[in-house]
Amino acid sequence: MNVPSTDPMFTGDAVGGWLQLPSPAVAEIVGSTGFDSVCVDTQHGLIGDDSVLGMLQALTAAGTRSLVRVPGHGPEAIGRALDRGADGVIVPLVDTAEQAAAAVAACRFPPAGTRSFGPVRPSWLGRDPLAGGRCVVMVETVAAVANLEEILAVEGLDAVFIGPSDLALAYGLPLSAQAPDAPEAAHYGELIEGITARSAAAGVPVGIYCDSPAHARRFRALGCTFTMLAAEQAILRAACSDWLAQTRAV
Ligand code: 3PY
Ligand code: MG
Repeated sequence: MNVPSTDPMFTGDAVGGWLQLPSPAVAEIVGSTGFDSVCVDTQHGLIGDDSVLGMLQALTAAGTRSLVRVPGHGPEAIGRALDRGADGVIVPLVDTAEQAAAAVAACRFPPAGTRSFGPVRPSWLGRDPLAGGRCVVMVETVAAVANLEEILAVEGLDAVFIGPSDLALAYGLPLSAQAPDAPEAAHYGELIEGITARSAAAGVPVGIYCDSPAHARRFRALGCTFTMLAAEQAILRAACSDWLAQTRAV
């Protein structure tokens, strides 16, 4: 990327929300709290294809930009997410520049890309039917870290996104290494900082999924330009446990 991005979803310490429960009502609640974007996760979580449209409609009603994390690299899922009106997609487990370029191509219509024409909901929303969706690829494997410069150089890539759990596992580290106070925090932090520094040098925004606000602050300090906060089901569970503990008689 020659011109550094100023996309408000991916720069300026933007903070996103994350949805894994199949519910437009929950999407509307999360979307109305002020996140810079909200991701509908169809790789992990419980959201089936039939729930995606209603959740994207709820995010639009709440005035929030949307991303869909697709289940894999296939152009079909990318096209379906964008046809339903997502502002962009997050593509998991990308290892090479070729895979990243294919993901970008799946977001753009010919001649720039390979997406098939049929953007139903964008036309309802009055958007340019030929506009492409944002393309974010995940860096969460040893191969992706090895190939990072080539991935970052892919024309049209909007951002990279670190999957901190898969990355930890890929490097033989415990999932807890993500926590600011973990014994492996320094080693894991160097790994993250290596990715963010190389992304900054390429002018490509770099985000990361965060288990907590403390994780988000740590990853921001390590150079991430945007963070996505924990899935709503995890926040709900933590809030219920916390409120229950506070409510029980001591
Ligand atoms: C990971 O931590 O691997 C992710 O993909 C976060 O959603
Ligand atoms: Mg992952």
